Amino acid sequence: MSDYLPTPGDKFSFGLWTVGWPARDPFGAATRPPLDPVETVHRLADLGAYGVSFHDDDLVPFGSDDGERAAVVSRFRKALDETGLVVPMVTTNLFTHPVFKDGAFTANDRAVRRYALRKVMRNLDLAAELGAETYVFWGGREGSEVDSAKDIRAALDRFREGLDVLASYVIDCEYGIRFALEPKPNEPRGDILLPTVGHALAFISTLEHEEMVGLNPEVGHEQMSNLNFVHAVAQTLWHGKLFHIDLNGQHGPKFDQDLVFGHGDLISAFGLVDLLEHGGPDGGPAYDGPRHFDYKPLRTEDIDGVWQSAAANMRTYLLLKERAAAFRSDPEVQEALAASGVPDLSTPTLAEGETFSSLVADKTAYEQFDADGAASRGCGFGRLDQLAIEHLLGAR
Ligand SMILES: [Mn+2]
Repeated sequence: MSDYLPTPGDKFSFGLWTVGWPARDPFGAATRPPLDPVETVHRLADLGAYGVSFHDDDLVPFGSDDGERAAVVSRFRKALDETGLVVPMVTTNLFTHPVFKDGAFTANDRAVRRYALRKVMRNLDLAAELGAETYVFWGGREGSEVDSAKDIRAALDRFREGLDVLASYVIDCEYGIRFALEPKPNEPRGDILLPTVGHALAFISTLEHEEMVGLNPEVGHEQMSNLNFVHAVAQTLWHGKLFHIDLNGQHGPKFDQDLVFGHGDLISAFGLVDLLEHGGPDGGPAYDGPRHFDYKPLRTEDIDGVWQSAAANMRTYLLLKERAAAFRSDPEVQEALAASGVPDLSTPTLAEGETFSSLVADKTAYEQFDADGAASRGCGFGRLDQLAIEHLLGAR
């Protein structure tokens, strides 16, 4: 791994819409020509990626008839067969066409909601045909700008209804696909439903088939809310709900930057890779799914810059993986972790078989406890942080 060259075993994947973004933004026209999905598949495979994902409309232009759709899919499938690239995840575009301006599953207009469900079902058939295991739901237009214009409790009822219907469809078709909800606080709507990982986790627990619904957290989306992404992913793992992940970079609360992974909050990216690669049992990986990049090549770059940025995502991940491994295997880090009591948190607070009565009976727990003595001990967390920084910077 010393050359940091990705291989399919690293499970790196990219959305067609990432490298294929022509860099049109709310203030300016496209700066790059559209990319042919077939060329993208070949280029990603050459760079060492293992997977490609897409929204229905990224592959099959909106409004295509069945014949056109079949031709596009057959060409795409041929490229997959030639390169060995897989399709681990598929999603639906429920945000570009003006029909979705007030949402899809939660549009006030019932006919739009019914249309949205059909659009997803049609693409679920294709996802299953291509072997996808995860189907992502990013509700970019599910929200509002005007509080009185959207009954949020009714909207959540409709959101739940939509996911329940689609889950039943997947189960009935025996597609073996799991759903992953992707939270985002705002943009394009002023406020989006299920804005953070926490909101989405609470919502999932109300679903009819909650066991087949998890999350696809995105680095920048939590950081737009000024939340700690490493904590968000750790809690998602704790709930058994990390079904997929979107890696990118973001500089704090502002518009959604979708930078290359690590090109935003680098210390947080280090903590994230450390969690994914070493947060599992016995210090092994905590997550074995795709390392999926959902980023946008800078609008300033030409097509060469696009492929450089795709390679940069993977190289940065591998660099951080190597740095995290060095951090974890450093004896001084292990000693510092022990001195800080980090492993002690895994010991239950009550002993085996102990109850609140025996806790009350234990005079050392309260009556004889030296609170001032415990308070006077330093935690040594600053030393741990510096050790992480030194590993991150290659100084150790
Ligand atoms: Mn984003």
